[in-house]
Amino acid sequence: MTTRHTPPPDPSAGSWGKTACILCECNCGLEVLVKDRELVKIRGDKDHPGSAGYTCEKPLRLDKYQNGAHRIDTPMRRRPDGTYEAIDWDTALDEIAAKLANIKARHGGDTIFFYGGGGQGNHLGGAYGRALFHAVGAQYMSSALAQEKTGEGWVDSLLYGNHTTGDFENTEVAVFIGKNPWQSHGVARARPVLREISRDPTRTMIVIDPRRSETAEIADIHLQVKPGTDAWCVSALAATITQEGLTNNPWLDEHTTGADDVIAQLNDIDIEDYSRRCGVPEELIRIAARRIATAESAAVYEDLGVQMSPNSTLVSYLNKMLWMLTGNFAKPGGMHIHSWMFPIMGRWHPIPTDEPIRAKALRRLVGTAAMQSGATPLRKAVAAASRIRITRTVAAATSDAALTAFFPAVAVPVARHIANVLSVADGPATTPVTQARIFSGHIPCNSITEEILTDHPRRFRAMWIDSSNPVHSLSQSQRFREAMAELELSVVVDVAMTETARCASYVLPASSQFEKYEAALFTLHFPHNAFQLRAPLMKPLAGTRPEPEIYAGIIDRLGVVDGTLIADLTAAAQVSRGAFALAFFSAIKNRPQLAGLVPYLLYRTLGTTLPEGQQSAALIWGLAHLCAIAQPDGVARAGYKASGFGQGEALFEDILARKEGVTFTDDRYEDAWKYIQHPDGKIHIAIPELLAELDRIDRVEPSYTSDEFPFVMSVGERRSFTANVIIRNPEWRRRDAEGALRISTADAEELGIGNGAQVRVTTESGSAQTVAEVFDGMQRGHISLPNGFGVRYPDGQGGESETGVAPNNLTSLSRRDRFFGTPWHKNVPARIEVV
Ligand SMILES: Nc1nc2c(c(=O)[nH]1)N[C@H]1C(S)=C(S)[C@@H](COP(=O)(O)OP(=O)(O)OC[C@H]3O[C@@H](n4cnc5c(=O)[nH]c(N)nc54)[C@H](O)[C@@H]3O)O[C@H]1N2
Ligand SMILES: Nc1nc2c(c(=O)[nH]1)N[C@H]1C(S)=C(S)[C@@H](COP(=O)(O)OP(=O)(O)OC[C@H]3O[C@@H](n4cnc5c(=O)[nH]c(N)nc54)[C@H](O)[C@@H]3O)O[C@H]1N2
Ligand code: SF4
Ligand SMILES: [Mo]
Repeated sequence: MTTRHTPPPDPSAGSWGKTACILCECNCGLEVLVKDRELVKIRGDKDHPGSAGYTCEKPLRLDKYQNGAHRIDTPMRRRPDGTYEAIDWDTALDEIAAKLANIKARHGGDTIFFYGGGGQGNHLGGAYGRALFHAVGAQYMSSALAQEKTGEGWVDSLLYGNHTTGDFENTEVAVFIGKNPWQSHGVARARPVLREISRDPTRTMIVIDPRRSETAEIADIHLQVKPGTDAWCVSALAATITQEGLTNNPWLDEHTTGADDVIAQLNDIDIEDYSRRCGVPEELIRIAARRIATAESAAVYEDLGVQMSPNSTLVSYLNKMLWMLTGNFAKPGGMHIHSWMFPIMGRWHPIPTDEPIRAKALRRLVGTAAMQSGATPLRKAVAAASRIRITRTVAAATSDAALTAFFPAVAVPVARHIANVLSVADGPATTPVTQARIFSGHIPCNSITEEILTDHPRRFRAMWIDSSNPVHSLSQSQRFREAMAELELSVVVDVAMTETARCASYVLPASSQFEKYEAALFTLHFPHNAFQLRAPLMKPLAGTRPEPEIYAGIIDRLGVVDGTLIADLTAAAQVSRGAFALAFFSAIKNRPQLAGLVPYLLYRTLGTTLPEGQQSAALIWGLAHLCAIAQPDGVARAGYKASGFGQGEALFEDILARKEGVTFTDDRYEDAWKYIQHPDGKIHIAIPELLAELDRIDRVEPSYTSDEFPFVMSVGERRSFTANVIIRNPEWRRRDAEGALRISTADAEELGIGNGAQVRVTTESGSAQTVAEVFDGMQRGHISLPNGFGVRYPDGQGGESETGVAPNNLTSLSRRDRFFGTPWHKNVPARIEVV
């Protein structure tokens, strides 16, 4: 309270608010001083449940994302000559909705393709976008995940049906394969955690990387492979474990199937020859393998160095052998399957509760009965009652009573249906034109242009792109531009006029991630998993709209939902949350075809009853309930102890109240077993298709260079000041302003290249000029370019400048994994010339 003695706060001093960093998957908690819409001071938030005050150097100048000449503030329509004209929102939404409906009528909704839907910090827009996907009857979608994680995701799905994470904070032996967490993070509080492992003489860090990365620099063992040879290196590690009798046999017997087949095949591997092929001394491979196998615990993390290199899906499989053969699962310092707020890839699945079976059966019986006989009439009664004030309290009490009975019974099947529809888990298995494999709804990014640039009748005719810049970020940018030019309609939703937006028929300006409710669904932690719903720090920039409002506007115009349902659900929401839940769950149970529209339904009904400005938190209500339904015991241990409907409700309320984020599940190490999705609860260790692949590479001598292209170039290295292309203003960077091409000392000497020299680098698909940096951590024959460069930014004089090399002018679509088409961006044959 303000008194005479304490002066009122000075508005010109600004105010502190809580949010998160949007530059990598860690989403560290931030406190920000906002003044006149500027992010003037930024510091780590000690209250954040995941990062506890930690940040790296990157978010300190996030204002370069929030404010600047890149922000767009009006919808735009492309003219025939390729320039853009500003149009108002109604015109834009009317025209786009009409065109979508027209394409659907002529070619089918499955020719409308959806791409993106979230960067490193913003998944709420994409989640609402999923309602549009279903409203138009789309079937095919993709995102950046399908150029890195789909191979690994498929391997995970066959082994145990879920995603794993390592307990690096507690592990005795940490193994990083093609992963440089010092720069790219991916591990919470990465630098202190790495430093701690490095300093502790009883713990060991093993890094597999052709380059002496910052992480390799402080590692105990660096296996400096030749680029692209990890399949031989990692299989030699696994073979050492089997051939030296270091497998954990009692564990394998109890918890896995198929181990004998795998071990037999690994026993046939010639370790000495494989070490020659990957360029790592045999003795070092053996030392590393023994260290992993004899430790109390080991955890493994693979990333782009192998996921964007030859044999990536096979390497994902082999990497998991290191911890599976040694039994490093579901124990401190090992690997774990974790809970989810909502799975970003793979299936939602409820885990068995600790509740006694008899109590569960009884509740299901009562609940199903209540549901079948009473729910629909009750929904209507509740809706009617809400219009008469006196009966509202009665209606609220009645629905609470009904909920107690019915919720546990219907919740799981209804929630499962909603989750699987929203995540497109049961979508097509292959793409319509080239029959490429689809994993978890995501078509391979390298297939997109092939599904457009063809006469095939089922080719994609329209593309909706949200929060992504595929012209810049996917292989062979020029090809993507050509594909966009062939489409009848393309819509980009972004905060900036990106390289992709410049090819689109319509561009819709989104409010920034600090101007709206926003959240990331990277909930990948174990045993404590956290989620943060970020509240806006300021009002939307005039002319922009938050994505949920954009999607609702289009879906309204498509007229796919009948008004009575919206009115009924809204009326129920006005009575009470319980009445709404009853009406909502029974509506989806009775009309399962509505499941795909859930985000829209929640937004237009429950959303309108939430406090001013919180409408888009309506979807979080749904996610909180799905989360509690799927993982009731873990959620209870995190402090949300109510049973049934009350549990998700308590979680939702806390998510809204705690701006720094909440811990939503608290697991015990042995709980990781419950997350295995195979009915037998075991890890199915033999994957015949990949064992055949392992056999195939036995006959392959790796070689990626030629006289024409004597170097292997890794295109897209994560550095101190790269963050995909989330920040466009080049002034954001404090170092490495131009994004230098790194080259080994020996190669630089031989070619007469000094630090700072201008060089031209050429690949089979393109050529670029850049500055060189002689880097003694590079091995001979390997060069490296950073990611995130080569975007256009207004230069302040009416023109535009472009800094550094756009990576995907140099990559090719055809160099890709044989299973899931992931591109070999870290393995591009190249040559260099001094300019
Ligand atoms: N600073 C920063 N951090 C980021 C991002 C960013 O843009 N900037 N982006 C985020 C995103 S989207 C992602 S996916 C992650 C990626 O995170 P990382 O995968 O860790 O990042 P990269 O630098 O692409 O690749 C890691 C390492 O792979 C090595 N490598 C290259 N070729 C090979 C090879 O043939 N074999 C092996 N074993 N290693 C090889 C490189 O030398 C490099 O050190 O980073 C996230 N974090
Ligand atoms: N050669 C090569 N290519 C690569 C890589 C590589 O290593 N080498 N790495 C790849 C990897 S791992 C990834 S993850 C991809 C990333 O590439 P993309 O999927 O293209 O993602 P970002 O670069 O993160 O782009 C995010 C976009 O979202 C916009 N944006 C920011 N905030 C908002 C918002 O609130 N709403 C909306 N609607 N838009 C917003 C930004 O302006 C930006 O255009 O790049 C890939 N491309
Ligand atoms: S870039 Fe990643 S590690 Fe650095 S502060 Fe942001 S979220 Fe945290
Ligand atoms: Mo990524």
